[in-house]
Amino acid sequence: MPGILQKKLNTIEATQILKQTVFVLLVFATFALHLFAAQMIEPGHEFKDCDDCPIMVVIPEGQYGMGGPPIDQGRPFSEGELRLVNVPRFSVGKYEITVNQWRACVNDDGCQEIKLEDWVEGEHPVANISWTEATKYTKWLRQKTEKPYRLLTEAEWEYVARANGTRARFFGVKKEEICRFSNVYDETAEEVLGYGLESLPCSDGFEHSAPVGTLKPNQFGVHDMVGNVWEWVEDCQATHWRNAPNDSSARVSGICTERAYRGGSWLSHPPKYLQTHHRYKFLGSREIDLGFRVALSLDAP
Ligand SMILES: [Ca+2]
Ligand SMILES: [Ca+2]
Repeated sequence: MPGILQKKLNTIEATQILKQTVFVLLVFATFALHLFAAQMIEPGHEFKDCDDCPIMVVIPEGQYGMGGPPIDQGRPFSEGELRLVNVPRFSVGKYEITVNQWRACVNDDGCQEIKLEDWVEGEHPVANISWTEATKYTKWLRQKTEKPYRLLTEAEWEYVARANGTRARFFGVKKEEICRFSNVYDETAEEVLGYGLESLPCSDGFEHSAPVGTLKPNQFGVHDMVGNVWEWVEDCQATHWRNAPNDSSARVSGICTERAYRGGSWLSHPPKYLQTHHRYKFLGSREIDLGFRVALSLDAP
C-alpha cells in the first residue's frame, strides 16, 4: 500500500509541475504575442502581406489643419478656412504602386493591361490608369490578402504628405530643395524635354518618371508623395471643405463621377504645386503622370 500511495503522490506532483509549466509557457506566449502585435502597429513599422504586395508603413495618429494656411503663396481664395482633422493610426504604401505590382494583378486577371510609355520600367510608378482601374487593383489586393486595402482618403493623403509639417505648399520644403525629395518638372526636365514650362530651381536628374523610392523619403518614411506621379484618392468632388468629415474618412457625397487626385508629378511646374487646391478628374480619365498608392486601416478586422 505505501508503494501505491507513493506512486500516486508522484503522479499528482508530476501533473502539478506539468500544469505549472504549461501555465508559464502560456503566459510567456501571450506576452510575446502582445509584444509582436505592439511592434506591428508602431509608427514607422514596415510590412507587406504577400510577395507581390506593396510595402506598407505605419503612420502615427495625429491631428492637423487640412488646407493652406493664409500665408501660403498661391493659396486659392476659394479654399476657405483650415479645418481640423483627426487621423487615427493607419498604414500607407511606402511607394506608389509600380508597374511590376500592377502586372502581378494583370497576371491574376484582377487588372487590365495598360499602355506603357517608352521610358517606363518595372519599378516605375504605374500611370495611364483611371480611378476605376485603380480601385480594381485594391479589390484584387483585398481578395488576395483578405485585408481591406483601399485608396487613401484625401485627408489621409495630405496628412502623410505633410508628415508633421505645417505648411501646405511644398509641405514645408524650400523649392530650391524640393528635388531632394521629389521628382518634379525640374531643370533636367526642361533641359531634355524643353516644353518651355517654368521649371523648379533645382535638378532631380529625371526628365520623366523615376523608379519609386529613388529620392529621399519624408519624415514618415514615405517616398514620392510630392512628384513622380499624381495619386488618385477616394474622395468625390466638392467645392469647399464645409461639412467634410473631420475623422479623415473620405467625402463620398457630392459629384462622385469626379474623383480627387493629389501630389504633383514629373511634369508639374510651380503653378500646379498649390497642394491644397482641390483637383478632380472624371473617374475614367487616364494621364501619363497619374497613378496611385494604397492604404490599410490598422483597426480593420
Ligand atoms: Ca524631374
Ligand atoms: Ca507621387
